[in-house]
Amino acid sequence: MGKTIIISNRLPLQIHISENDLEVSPSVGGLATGLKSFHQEGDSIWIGWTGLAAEEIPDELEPQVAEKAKEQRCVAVSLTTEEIEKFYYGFSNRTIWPLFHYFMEYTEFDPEHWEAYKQVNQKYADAVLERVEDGDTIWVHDYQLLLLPQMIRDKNPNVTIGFFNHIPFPSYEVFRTLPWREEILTGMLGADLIGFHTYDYERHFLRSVNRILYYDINFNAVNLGDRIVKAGSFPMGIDYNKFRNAALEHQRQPSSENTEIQKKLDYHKYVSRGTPLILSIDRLDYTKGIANRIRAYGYFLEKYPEYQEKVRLVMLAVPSRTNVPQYQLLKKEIDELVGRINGRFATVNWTPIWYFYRSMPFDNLIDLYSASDVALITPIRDGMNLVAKEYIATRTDHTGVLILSEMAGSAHELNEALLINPNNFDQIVDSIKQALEMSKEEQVRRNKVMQKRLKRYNVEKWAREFMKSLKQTTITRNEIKTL
Ligand code: ADQ
Repeated sequence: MGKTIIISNRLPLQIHISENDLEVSPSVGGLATGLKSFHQEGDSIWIGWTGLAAEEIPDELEPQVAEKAKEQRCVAVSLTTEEIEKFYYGFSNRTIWPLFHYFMEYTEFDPEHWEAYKQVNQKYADAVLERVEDGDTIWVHDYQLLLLPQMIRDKNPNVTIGFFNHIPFPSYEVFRTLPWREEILTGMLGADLIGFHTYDYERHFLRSVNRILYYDINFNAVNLGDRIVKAGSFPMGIDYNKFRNAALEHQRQPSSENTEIQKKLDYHKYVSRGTPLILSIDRLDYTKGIANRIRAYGYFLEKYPEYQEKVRLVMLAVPSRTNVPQYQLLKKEIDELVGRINGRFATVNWTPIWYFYRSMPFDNLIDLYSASDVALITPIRDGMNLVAKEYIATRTDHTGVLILSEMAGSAHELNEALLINPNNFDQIVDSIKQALEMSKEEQVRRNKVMQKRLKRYNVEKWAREFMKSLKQTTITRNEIKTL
């Protein structure tokens, strides 16, 4: 059996350079955390970008970067500032990301960005082709690398390739507006198995393949004539034990660091006497519905004034894609909205929203999940949303209420949450009230069912199920060949 080659835009590690010295730390994103155990246990290598532009790495440190990556069985793909601008901030985040999340008005169709996207995908393909051997399995991740499967197959037709799409796949009517729709679908169809978080995304993809490339679809299989490609839904889980154990540890010994979050939580506990906390955590992204959430919270305080001074929203927004204009505008809008609501409702003893714009160490994340009575997660569109799952998993006594947008992939598995339409303000507001007034018994009943599901279908299981299906697809392919 050969090795597995994982490829994602970013490596699961971050490199920091300070005064000609190199520091490596793990990256925090959902994909990195999710696949880490799979990567650590098996015979795999991981190919991706370090997050630093080639120009930021002094020549003398380049061998050290490669060495540090190699220690973790990673291979660094080097990207120049121009490539990052046009491939990453350009085509990936100003074309595919908004289009696939139904933000048509934010979608740019720039041929220069498209050229860079092709070139950089080829760069990743070359890095794979240099290392792939017969019998290896290749697992490509996400929307930055949609062309990669076919680029690899063109040079190496017998290799086994899986592709997983971490964001939604839009309906045919939206997808077909893309000028390079044929190329994108052909790129993906280089894989043997294409995975999505939900059945709906899978169906949208298959319909686009049928309507745009005219291939026959039989249930979940695309018949290319000389090859069969399968599509499937594999909802990504979390490292359940890691979150639960961290929360249990937190109960025994709350994190001792005197960080800003810790100070605020202490203040809340002792000065505000533990009035309910509503939690909001996301990357600062227009798909996450943060602005509407703040508006809905303001509306809640207005509609149910008895809750003024009796509740608090803790809002954590992680800086993201700060080079893209829409993200800069959104940051400004959120700053203003928080200011407006705090300005309007605050009293001497009470600030309605505590707002943090920064990334947090894992311990603080656990502190927040553990301290919050309600999690308010209202994306306009979200491939899955792992924060919702992490919140449920950290509730060791099974209390706490999750309010979740039905537009998040995770809503399919978290039916016991209070599901809302993120555009329906009245529904959000009434769900906040319902959450704050829900009996402990009902909270526990709902949480227990969801935790059980998260424990069973954790991230390891997700990776293994995908790999198992990929192997099955290839066995079937080889059997057809020998007929
Ligand atoms: P994201 O859009 O990044 O992921 P999400 O699924 O919520 O969204 O994952 C975010 C991850 O970052 C979580 O694991 C969370 O713990 C972590 N995180 C959040 N806030 C943090 C903070 N302040 N500091 C440090 N870490 C923080 C994309 C898709 C999603 C899909 C995932 C996985 O957009 O829909 O669920 O990939 O497929």
